[in-house]
Amino acid sequence: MLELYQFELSPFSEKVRLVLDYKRLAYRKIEVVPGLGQLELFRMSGQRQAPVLKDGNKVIADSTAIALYLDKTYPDRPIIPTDLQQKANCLLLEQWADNSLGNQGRTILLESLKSSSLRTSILPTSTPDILKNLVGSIPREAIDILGLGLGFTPDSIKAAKAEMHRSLESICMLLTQNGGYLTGDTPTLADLTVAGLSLLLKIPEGPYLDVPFNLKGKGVPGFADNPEYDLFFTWRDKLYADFRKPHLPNINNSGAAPTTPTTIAID
Ligand SMILES: N[C@@H](CCC(=O)N[C@@H](CS)C(=O)NCC(=O)O)C(=O)O
Repeated sequence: MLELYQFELSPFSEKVRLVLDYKRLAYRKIEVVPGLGQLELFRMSGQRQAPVLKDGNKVIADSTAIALYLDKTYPDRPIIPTDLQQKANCLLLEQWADNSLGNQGRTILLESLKSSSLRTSILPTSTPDILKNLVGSIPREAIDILGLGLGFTPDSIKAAKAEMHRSLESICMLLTQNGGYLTGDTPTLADLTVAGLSLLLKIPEGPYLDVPFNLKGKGVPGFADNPEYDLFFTWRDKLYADFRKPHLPNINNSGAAPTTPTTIAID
């Protein structure tokens, strides 16, 4: 079975989960523990970031490489259009979304991390309560200092938010102009990428993710609750309802009893 080394709340992992679900491919999720778990990723794939896909003895890192590999290896339900103009639009949009939505999202997320419930939810579900409480009790000011340490200044956060607003406005325009999806009347890699990378702007409601119930439908103020983006989030909800599979605990090797998501290494 395909194995996805992932973080449950990672937008790039969500992009790949959407591709896998759209193509109706069965896979097992392996939750990477930030830090030590990433050493295992490095050993496997030569780099430390999730997602990484394992298909037999093939190991593929990077969400775009994974999506293209899956489409080539499992051609049913294609995600790259054959029409040349649509194909070009799809690939350009996907590349733009990775660089733009992915990076803006990361910067903007820092703001949301001031909410202690979102902060603790990003930890793997297996994290002991004592550690969750510790992370949850970090004061907001410490997050500001952490952000500055990572190079996120108030100005860069403001610029990322402005860019995200412009991006969402343009995506809404494309959705009203085209046939229901970003490049035409069927979903492509562009749609799955934009939907996946907006994961933390507003966490999808519904049974898709292994996150605490109270986080579903929550997200970044000014985006998640902005009526101007109703069209976008309604479109994304429909994409999820039509194609995303519900989250199920992994089945252990004997196939008998469900287990909690597999994790690698201990932080
Ligand atoms: N270009 C990569 C980006 C992946 C990425 O940024 N992954 C993040 C999680 S969303 C990650 O692993 N961050 C941990 C780190 O950078 O150490 C892709 O498309 O897969």
